[in-house]
Amino acid sequence: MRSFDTIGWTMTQHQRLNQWIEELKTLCEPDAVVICDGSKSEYDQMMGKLVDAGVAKPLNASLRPNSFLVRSDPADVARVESRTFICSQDEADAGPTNHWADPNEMRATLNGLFKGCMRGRTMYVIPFSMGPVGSPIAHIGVEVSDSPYVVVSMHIMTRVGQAVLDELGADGDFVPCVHSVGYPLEPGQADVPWPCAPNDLHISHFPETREIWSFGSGYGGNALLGKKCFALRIASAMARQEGWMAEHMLILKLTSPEGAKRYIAAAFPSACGKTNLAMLVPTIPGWSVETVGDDICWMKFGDDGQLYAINPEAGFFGVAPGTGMDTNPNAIMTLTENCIFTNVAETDEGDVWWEGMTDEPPAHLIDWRGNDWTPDSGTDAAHPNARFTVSAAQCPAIADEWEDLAGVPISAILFGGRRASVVPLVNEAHSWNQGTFFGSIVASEKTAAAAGAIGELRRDPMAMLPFCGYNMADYWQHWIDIGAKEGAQLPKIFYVNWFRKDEEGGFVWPGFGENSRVLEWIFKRCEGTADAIDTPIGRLPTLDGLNFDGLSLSDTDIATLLKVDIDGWQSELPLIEDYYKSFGDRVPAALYEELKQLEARLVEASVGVA
Ligand code: O2Y
Ligand code: MN
Repeated sequence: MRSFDTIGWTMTQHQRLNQWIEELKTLCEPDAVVICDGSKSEYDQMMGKLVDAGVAKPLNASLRPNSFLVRSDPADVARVESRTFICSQDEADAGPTNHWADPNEMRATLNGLFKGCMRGRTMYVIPFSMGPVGSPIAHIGVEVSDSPYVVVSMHIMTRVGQAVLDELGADGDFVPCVHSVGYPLEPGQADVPWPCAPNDLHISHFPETREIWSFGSGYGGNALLGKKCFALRIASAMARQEGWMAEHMLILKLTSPEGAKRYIAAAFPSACGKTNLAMLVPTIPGWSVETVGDDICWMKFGDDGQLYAINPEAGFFGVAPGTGMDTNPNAIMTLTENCIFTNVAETDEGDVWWEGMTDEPPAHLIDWRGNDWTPDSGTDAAHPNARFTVSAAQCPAIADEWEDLAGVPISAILFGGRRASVVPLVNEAHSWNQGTFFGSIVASEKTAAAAGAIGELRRDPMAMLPFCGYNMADYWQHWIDIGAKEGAQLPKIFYVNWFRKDEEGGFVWPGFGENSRVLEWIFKRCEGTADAIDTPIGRLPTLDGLNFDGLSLSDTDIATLLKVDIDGWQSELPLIEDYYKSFGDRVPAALYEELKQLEARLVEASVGVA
């Protein structure tokens, strides 16, 4: 760690970075400035501060070595989409799904909020790389923050330190990320364990100048600015300008019993088992799944025309509740040491617990708010958005190549949502444009569908709804443009649905490790060794194409899973059209063309049936 107190002292080789730090020092008025080096001693020192402040508690070292429990302020527990802004010059460039704010007005507001906001605190300057340092797919950011919790979390979630400054050199590009908890301390004023300013919350993105300013929260995606703010919102805008892709996707490596390897990227809205899929343990003999990334995927074209992907992150910031040995053993085994747990419950033995970790809860806990808890309390012991922060390198299923500078070649892209009806278990797009169409209509059903009807749909195109840094319809056009690149060797695109329900409202597909059966078919489609049936909605497995051996599925179940629901899709067409219309005239003509062709094929099929 290097500190300085004198304006004008040269801290790095990078003049623009030095100047920016000095501007922020003048604006925020911290007591001290520290340039973070990413070292273990820096991590330990910051953790020590958090422990002294009473916000972090060391866990029982014999049960969970070098791990800490952090309790946030109950008013600061999750990303806040209503206070997340895209500040493009033109409101139309943010689009109808983002909260737009005028950039000049937002700058004025932020200048007021940030003025003197770090008084009584230290300003930490965190140089970080999203992606392995030196990868042509990676990009660099510098986060300035007054939160030691952000420093330790960024150590785990990104690559921090001198190697990044070396890579930046004298004039390299970086995305400036400014963060304050918004809780200055006047002389003599005592601090609170978790300073924040929820009433003044602003998470502001300036896609044209590639800047992030976040005020008022110390939690997760609001404060660890490399993740959703940079790696998705700002990076999606960068990717559009530069001809690459920044996606809300896991990356997994699938190896067949013969040792052939394929890399798959997959996008799912929240609560669809994305982390479980990234770390899946296959139930089918001889197959293996390894993890490259659990949340974000950056893809750039290689010289061979293939899309090569990196996981821009270095750690997992995963939802703890629902994670157990039965649902995700690899996640549980990742969490044995060197973890930060935020807003989980504490056991009497000094370990952690959350709903879903074990079938039976312990008889007594301290809950996420710090109160005594028993199974009769009638409240959640862990907050539903409680998180673990842990290095990806600790995951027993991490793929050897997860840090390869060149990235991994993507063979298939999966989209999926929670659909009780209409959408089959797996469906391969005929083309990149049809796959883009599938991605654009990804939805989860808010209410369970009655037999033959569609429940109320919450659309989450490409699972990017809260994360696209510009107009969603322009983003779809970017997908279409990527597909039209000369010489592109594009991945196949599939739409999967693990959540199909039967007439009684029960899930038909067992999910979890059994999803490997669907991955096997996708793998074989990529290899050209599995047949498919051409249907009006895409290519589906033949009845014997999917391995159902050993599953207790009836013929009716299998028919439900692989049903081409002509009526259901026909009912969905006007909903899709209405959805597209809500974006005005920016929706790509190619997507309307896909919709038109789908309609024509459905009509043809229904006439054929009648
Ligand atoms: O609540 C937050 O601040 C984190 S949100 C998050 C964290 C890790 C991975 N994905 C997400 C998400 O909301 O998609
Ligand atoms: Mn996510």
